Amino acid sequence: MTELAAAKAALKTQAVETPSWAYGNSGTRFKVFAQAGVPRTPQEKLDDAARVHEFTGVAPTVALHIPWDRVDDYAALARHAEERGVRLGTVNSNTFQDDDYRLGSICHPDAAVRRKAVDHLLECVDIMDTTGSRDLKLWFADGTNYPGQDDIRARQDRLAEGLSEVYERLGEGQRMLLEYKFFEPAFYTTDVPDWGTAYAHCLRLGPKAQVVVDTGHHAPGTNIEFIVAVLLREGRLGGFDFNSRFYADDDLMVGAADPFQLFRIMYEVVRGGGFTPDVAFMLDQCHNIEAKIPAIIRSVMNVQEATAKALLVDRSALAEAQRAGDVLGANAVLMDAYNTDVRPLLREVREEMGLDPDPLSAYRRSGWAERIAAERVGGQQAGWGA
Ligand code: PSV
Ligand code: MN
Repeated sequence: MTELAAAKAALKTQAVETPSWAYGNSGTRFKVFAQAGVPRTPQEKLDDAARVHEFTGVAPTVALHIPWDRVDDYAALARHAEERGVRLGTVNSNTFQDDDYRLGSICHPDAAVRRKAVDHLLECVDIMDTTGSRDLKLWFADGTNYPGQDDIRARQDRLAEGLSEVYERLGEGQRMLLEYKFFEPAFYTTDVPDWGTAYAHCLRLGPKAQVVVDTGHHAPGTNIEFIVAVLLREGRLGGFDFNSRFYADDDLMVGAADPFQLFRIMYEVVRGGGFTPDVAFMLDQCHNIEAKIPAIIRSVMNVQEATAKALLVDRSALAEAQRAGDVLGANAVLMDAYNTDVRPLLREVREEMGLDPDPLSAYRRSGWAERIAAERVGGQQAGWGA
């Protein structure tokens, strides 16, 4: 197989998971702008996600957020997805929107609150059993705002204890993905602030505990691809929450703020053997001012473009230049791939998959946006936190 054919074959196997919450209304703490046609129910979110998969061919699963996507019958929800050609994916827990969590959840000083938080995580695993989801994604807003507010070490002990109870509950083939974030909502200490802390906990827990890298969760200037390389080398990269940022956790479309960074990340994924189903490629974004479904399609396409460029890196030429200490030559090999216009290649890939080569205009022509705006009238639109 030629390198180009191998790249095309790999691109056809790509899977990008879209988040249910990206289909709902969202905003900043200043204002949430409602949009016409936004889903009112988890089922309607799945209907929209199915459109993204229909036009891109590489978005077959949808991440749930509990309780935002709470339903009485998760088996029926899974069937609803399957009937529309998608599947339920990662279950995201939520231990950050209850009044009881003012001082934290599984790191809270009060054992009763910790119990409540762990019970919620165990409930998420019950849901995974029903939906057939592989991954439980854990992000904790836990932390402190003031020096001395709580004991940093004791909070780590409580975290370890809570995580280990959930880890023991995981079934065959299930995993726990531990997400880190350096600040917000806590402003002094965060209990899982960085990949090192997440990695240390995962290492103690066992192989089913993996680190998830949300690209918006680092201090400005952090070399994320280095983190990716190290986690892959240690066998602990469970997945990504993709989005992009100019300042902090902006949750803008992946590949919008810094496509070169996304390429560098995807190159380390390819280089480190991470382009496999063992690494979950998820979006975690909010579309506050732009139309949601086209923005999600655009985001999936941005991931595809970065991946295509990463797959096109001439790895033997790169290795040769690196061996020879040819600094400029090695850099040029990488930049050649980055500067390649891969859009024609991706159009071919889509045609070979039986898709329209231009997913965005195919979506526009489908009339779905007009249909949902006309039909989804009344009821309570879904929103971040609902
Ligand atoms: C936290 O900022 C986060 O990245 C986590 O993944 C949450 O589950 C998600 O955003 C949605 O709020
Ligand atoms: Mn995230």
